[in-house]
Parts: sequence; structure tokens; C-alpha cells
Amino acid sequence: MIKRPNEIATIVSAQAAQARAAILQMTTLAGSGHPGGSMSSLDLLLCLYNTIDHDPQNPDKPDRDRIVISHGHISPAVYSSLALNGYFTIEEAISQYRIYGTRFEGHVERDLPGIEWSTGNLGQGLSAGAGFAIANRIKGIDSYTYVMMGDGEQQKGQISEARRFAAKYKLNKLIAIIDYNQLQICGTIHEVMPQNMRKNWESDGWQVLEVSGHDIMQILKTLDTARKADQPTLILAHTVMGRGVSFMENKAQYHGAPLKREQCEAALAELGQPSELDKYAALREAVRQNPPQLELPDFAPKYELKAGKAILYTSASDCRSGWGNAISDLAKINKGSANPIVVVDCDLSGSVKTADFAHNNPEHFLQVGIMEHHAAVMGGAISTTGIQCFWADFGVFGIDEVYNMQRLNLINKANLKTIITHVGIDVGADGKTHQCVDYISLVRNIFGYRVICPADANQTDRIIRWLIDKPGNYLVAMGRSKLPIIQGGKGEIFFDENYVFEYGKADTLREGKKATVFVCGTPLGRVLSAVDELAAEGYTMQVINVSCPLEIEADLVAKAAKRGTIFTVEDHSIQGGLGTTIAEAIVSGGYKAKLVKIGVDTFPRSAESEELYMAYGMDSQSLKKRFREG
Ligand SMILES: Cc1ncc(C[n+]2csc(CCOP(=O)(O)OP(=O)(O)O)c2C)c(N)n1
Repeated sequence: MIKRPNEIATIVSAQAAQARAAILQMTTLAGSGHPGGSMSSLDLLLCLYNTIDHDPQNPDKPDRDRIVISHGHISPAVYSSLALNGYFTIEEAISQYRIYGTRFEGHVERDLPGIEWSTGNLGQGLSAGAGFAIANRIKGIDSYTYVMMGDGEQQKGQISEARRFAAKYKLNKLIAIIDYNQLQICGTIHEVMPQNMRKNWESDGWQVLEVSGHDIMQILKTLDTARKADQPTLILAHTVMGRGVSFMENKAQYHGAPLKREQCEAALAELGQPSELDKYAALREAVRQNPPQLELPDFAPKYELKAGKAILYTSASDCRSGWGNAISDLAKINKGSANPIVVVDCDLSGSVKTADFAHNNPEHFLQVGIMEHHAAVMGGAISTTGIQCFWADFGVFGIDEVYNMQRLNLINKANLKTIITHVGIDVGADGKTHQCVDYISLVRNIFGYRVICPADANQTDRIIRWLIDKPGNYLVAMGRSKLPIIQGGKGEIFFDENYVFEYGKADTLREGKKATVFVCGTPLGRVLSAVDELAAEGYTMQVINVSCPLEIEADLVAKAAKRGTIFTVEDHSIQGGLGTTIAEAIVSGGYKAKLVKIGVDTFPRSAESEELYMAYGMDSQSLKKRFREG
């Protein structure tokens, strides 16, 4: 039954008193947390959770309205609001907040029902919200997405990226709300970094509504106005940090400091709420002794997408075209699928080969401009909705520029497929700012992230087709140049129509006795030229292509160690790339072998890529010489 605004207001007011008591008790008992912003955001949150279309019994229902909490530090307010709206009990929230093994983490986490996106690194929530909003539109779902933000948080540049995206795509079902309490950690937002919030949002194309963030009836009315808008709306909500407790109000110190026990008792008395500190202290101790056995959701979507037929390349081609042609073909054969294929581009469609996809699938192509931070987070959010989302960019922008956004995608159990081109010194004359030589080492740091480096256009085609129904986050890294078609020992196309890519499986291209070379991606053709010349001279080497450089099968290394010197060759830094994977495998397997790592050992320079390969000892003649030297 639909409730009237005054009925909702009565419920919200009653919940607000209880929730404020919960916020104070959980932060005091934890001895940490963020009560100030929690108290100022609370009335807004309760108005949202009491009016949106959601179902605590079925929190993942696909057509739900979503609330993204961008300032994840206000978790005490969010946990209290979710509890009072049926997601779990308020006892659970207070007795588990910030305790190891529970889902009530310091900052909001997607593992907890009702939380749409894990945040805490400020400035990313609006991008996630825009991702959910555009995903809804693509999937024909008529729901709202709300994004709660801090006012200090507005200093982050990524928010302006997300604003522009929302305005460009007319995301009128996206509603942002700023908790305008005018305080942040180091003082007032005006002292720390002045800005004109209203004008910023308006000039980017948003409707801005101002409201008192503690006047329930006004908030409810303003939300209704925002829901009817034909453009994205910001609600600038004037609030009071620490609202409800006289000695906390308007004090920046309570941004991130809990009350002492006696202060908490006094605050609870002022709120007219009973103190249950003793009860909860005991419950928290019990949780600590016996943490709940949680089965965390894995969220992995099941994609019903066909991989189609391989495209066979018979003459030198760039991997970029291999990717671009494959994704166009995949979109064509999967048209109308329950799992749309979306491609995100950052003003590089000609170079990263998304132009054909864009031309044929305009409704599934998102041109984001030079806004990579937004693209990474938005793509991550989209990829949690059953859409198979690919983001194509240069290496330096798709991973180096947005390392933390990618890290948060992994934390959020997203499924973003990032296709990076122009990696390594293969970029050539653009110089060191554009030569991404850490795409493996960065991914290595992020738990669960996977990197794949194709060696030619044929292997690229098979990798993209293999990926099409895979959940999880992958980085596919390729260079810029045309590469020779990789051939097996008999001159046959190695990655032919029958080649099946398997993540983590290396390919042996040449058998040999004297030494072993493990190669990753782009340099494979050069390595094979060198090795074939050496073989003609009677010096044979085993050549193993490792397209997944974070994985290596132990027996390949064991056998290589017996054979003699082990070489690694990669268009990547010799720190943290394939050489590191092999070094670790040698040591942890207890093998004894000399390892020679060939790759980049400093920021490279501007030159044609051939010249650079010579400079770094990766042209076929230099390789031949080094292999011979052992
Ligand atoms: C990217 C990033 N930089 C810095 C921080 C550290 N930090 C956490 S909260 C905060 C201040 C946020 O102020 P505001 O958005 O006004 O939140 P409120 O003080 O109202 O709770 C800062 C700097 C962070 N979490 N993320």
C-alpha cells in the first residue's frame, strides 16, 4: 500500500532517533568510525530507503532502485538505515561493526545486502551510479539510481567527469544528493578548497534543487520533484554535522572521531534513547570470540553469449585489429542477447579499433571522452549488471592512469574486460609517457585480476572470443604494430582455427635442447626468427609463449631448469613481469637454473619501435647473440 508523505515522515522520524543512537553506540564501542557525517546524512538516507522500490528479502532484484553511497565512511548511518528497513537487525549492525570476519566493514562493502558498490576512496560513487543508470537504460529497466555524496568529496575531479557523462547521456533517472554539512577533516569546505558547487553542477547540465537536509517533508517533496525531471538532478541538502547532539553539531572533529563512553551516554540521553552500551559491548565480545561463518556472494553473472567462428589472419596484422574485428563480429552474432555487449571508449576509437563496433552498435557504444577515471568505474559498475562490458584504451590510460579504480573494480567483484593497446616500446616514437611497461606488474598487485597478452592477430581473436562469456576482470594487453603471423615448427599457422585459448596454459612453439626461452606476447615473432636461425646453426632452444604472464605451469619450469639457461623476453619492465613470474617459479619449485631477463629496464625513449627493440636487445639479431651467450 502506498503511504502518504506524512505517514512516511512519521516513520522516518521514529527511525531517525533509533538510528542516531545506533550510530553513536557502534562507533563508540568500535573506538573508531565516522559519526559526524553519518548523523548529517541520516535523514536523507532514511527518506530514500523508505520511498525507493526495493525488496530487502530480494536485494538483488534486477529492477530495483539503487542507492550508491559514494562517501563510504558514513557506513554507520547506512547500516542503521538498512537495518531499520528490513535488511538485517540493528543488533547485528551494532554488534558486528568493524569486527573481523563480519560484513559490517569500516567502509560500505558490496558483500552486505543493500550495498550496491564498495566505496571509501572518495569521488567514485557518481561514476558507479551513472554506470547503473546507463545499464538500466540499455536493458530497458525503468528504475532510479541515487548517489549519496559528501560535500568535501566534491573536490575530486572525477565527479565532474561523471557529471558530464550523465548530462551527455541525459540520465534523468540519476539523482545525486550532497550532504552539505560544510565540514571535512581539516575544517570547513570553504577553507580547505573553495568551490561553487551549485554553479559547477548547473554548468555541467544538471538541475540543482536545494533543500534542508533535516526537514523530512521537504526532502520527500524534493525527491518527488527530482524523480519527474527530464535531466539528471542534484539535491544540495543543507545539513549539520553531528546533527541531533548539541555538543557534536558543526564540529569537524566528529568527522572521524567517536564519542568517549561518557559522552556517548550523555548524547543518548539528549536523544531520548536508552543506553545499551553494556549489552552491545558483551555482544561484540561474543562476535569477536565467535565470528559469523559467512558465505560471501560471488555475484558472477552467467553470460549466454556465443563465441562464433574464428577469423583467420594469414598475413601480418596488428592485434588491435584482431580485437576490433572480433568484438564487431561478436556483437553481430549475439544481437538481442539477454547479455548486451557494451564497448566504452575514451576518444581513441580509431587507434583502439572500436570504430566499427561504434558504427554498427551505436546504442551499445559509450563515447566517454578523455575521462578515464570515470570510464573505469562506470565500466566496472555496468559489468555487474549482466552486461558484458569492454573498455578499450591505451595501456598508460587503461591501467596506469586508473590503477585504483581498477583495484576497486576487483574489490567490487566486477567483470570489466579492459583491452589495452599501444603497450610497451612497440608504441615507438610517442616516447616514455606513452610507453606502458608496467601492465603486468600492476595487475600482479591486484588480487584476482588477470592479464592476457596475445602474440598475433589470430591469438587475439581467439582470446576475445574466449572472454565473451567469462565473468571476472581481465586486462588484455597488446602493442601497436603489425606483427607476423606466428608459425609452428613446420611453417603452419600456429593459432589456427583449431587453436583453443585456455587461461593459464602456455604454448610450446619450438622444441630444443640447449636452453629455454619464455616469451610474452609482442616479441614472439622476433624470438622465433632468432631461435630458427640458431637451430639452423645446430643450436636448438625450447620456445614457450606465455600469454598469461601471471601464471606458469610448474612442470614447464622444472623441465626448463634441466635444459640449461632460462631466458624471458617481454615488451615490459623486467621488474614484475614474466621474468618475475619465472623467477618465483624457479625458486619456489626448488629448481636450480640461470635466469636471463630480457625486457625494458628504464623509462624508454622516443624512437621508431624497431630502433627501440634494438636499444633494448629485443630485435632478432640481438636476441640471437644473447641466446648464444647463454
Ligand atoms: C580519494 C580520497 N582521498 C582522501 C580520503 C580521506 N578522507 C576520508 S573522508 C575525507 C573528508 C571527506 O569530507 P566530506 O565529503 O565533507 O565528508 P564528511 O566530513 O561530511 O563526512 C577525506 C579527505 C579518501 N577517503 N579518499
